[in-house]
Amino acid sequence: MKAKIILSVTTIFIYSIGCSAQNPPVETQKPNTDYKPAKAGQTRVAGVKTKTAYKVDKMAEKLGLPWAVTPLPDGRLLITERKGSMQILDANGALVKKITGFPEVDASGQGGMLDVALDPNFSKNKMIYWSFSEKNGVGNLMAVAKGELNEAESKVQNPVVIFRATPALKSSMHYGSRLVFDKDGNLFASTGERSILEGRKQAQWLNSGLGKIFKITKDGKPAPGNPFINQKDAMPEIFAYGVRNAQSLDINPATGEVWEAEFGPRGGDEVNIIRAGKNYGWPTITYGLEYSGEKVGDGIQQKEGMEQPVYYWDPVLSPSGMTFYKGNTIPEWKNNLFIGGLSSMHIVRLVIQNNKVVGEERLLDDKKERFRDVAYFNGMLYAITDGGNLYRISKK
Ligand SMILES: [Ca+2]
Repeated sequence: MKAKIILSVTTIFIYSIGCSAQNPPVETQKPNTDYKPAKAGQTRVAGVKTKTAYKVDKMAEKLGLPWAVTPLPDGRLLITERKGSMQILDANGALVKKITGFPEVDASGQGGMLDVALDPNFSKNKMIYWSFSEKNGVGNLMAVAKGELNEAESKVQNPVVIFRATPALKSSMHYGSRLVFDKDGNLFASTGERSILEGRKQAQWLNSGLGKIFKITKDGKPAPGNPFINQKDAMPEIFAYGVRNAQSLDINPATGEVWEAEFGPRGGDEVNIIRAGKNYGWPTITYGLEYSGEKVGDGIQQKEGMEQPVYYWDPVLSPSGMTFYKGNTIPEWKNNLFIGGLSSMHIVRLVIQNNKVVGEERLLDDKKERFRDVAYFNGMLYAITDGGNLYRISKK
């Protein structure tokens, strides 16, 4: 009896600590719209603050316009540069090698050399996969290529384009184009809808490669079991559709599912869990407005048959590159999601429980930098910026 009373008093004590520790949301600016979230906890959740001491080191600068940072198995870093090359830095940020030999990229606007992913068997086969904007007819499109790093790591050999997100359009924007391998060795690739109206409507078309999440094999073929593989007139490489501009993809280590972040228009940046055959709603439903301030389409945020985002932001952060924290060196970060914000100039930390966001924090907001990509390696996070800088975040 006595033990029971002590237990319940303790429970009440812990509960009240929990409540008093609820911080206000990190976002304090007025939203662009008066739209209401479809469900609780979908935007502006409680703020959180990391308690474990960590340090931020600037490891390199003058990297040009880096778009992706991908750690190699030995801890060195492979970094893409938008004008059309890649470089390898050592773990201390010193240049090891410039890599050449890539097919020409269309490096205008948001285009150029974009993401890079390592073959799951990279240690043995030295194969890399990259996305880029490719001139194609009178326009351009997002393409995925693969090639083998030579022994000197100075050149990519036998580069071959394995996938093209057709049709080509005349636009220098919204290529999407993050790449991530799943545990079976298939490659997820995201695209955008190219920003122009002609591309926007195609996000809903299953015969178009714009505004999609693809799942392909290492040869660029449709992954076995893809949802529209037997549907007439549908691109068999499509895994999910109705996305606007998805520059962030990663696999959640807790569930094995693909998570995505995408640019909304004025308001309405989203985090989604990408599932086979699902429609993520753009441009039919959105929590954002046109840049002019007009509503998008009918101005609706929910529709049957269309997925709700797990989380959204208004105003936006412009999410570009994200990673789950796949370790427990900083224990409270385990399985948290870190997303680079361009216009918001910080890295977002999202605490996730049961596929819901339960806490949000802003990191490195003192740097005043546009964060282009964030990557995890061995308990540390690496981030690159449009200012050409590389940062490392590690436990103190
Ligand atoms: Ca959506």
